[in-house]
Amino acid sequence: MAVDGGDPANTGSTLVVVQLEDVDDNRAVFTERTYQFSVPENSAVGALVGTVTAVDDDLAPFNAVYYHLLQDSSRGFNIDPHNG
Ligand SMILES: [Ca+2]
Ligand SMILES: [Ca+2]
Repeated sequence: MAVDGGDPANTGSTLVVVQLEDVDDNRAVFTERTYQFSVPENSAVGALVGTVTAVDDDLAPFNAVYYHLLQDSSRGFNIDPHNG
């Protein structure tokens, strides 16, 4: 609202639309602190061991999550980059 210096003062008002834009301020967080999977010793090569899930509270595109294994722990295992 705007007010002039008159007596009595005249006023005017207008509608202000504020549009919030998301910024990338959230990091991906796993839904579990620890995942534990068991693998039968006679499992076929390529058998699914388990699935992990992480979420990011931002809006797209800042909430995209990609998965990869650390090099030290990846021997013999693969992870789907999109599905965990
Ligand atoms: Ca994010
Ligand atoms: Ca955000």
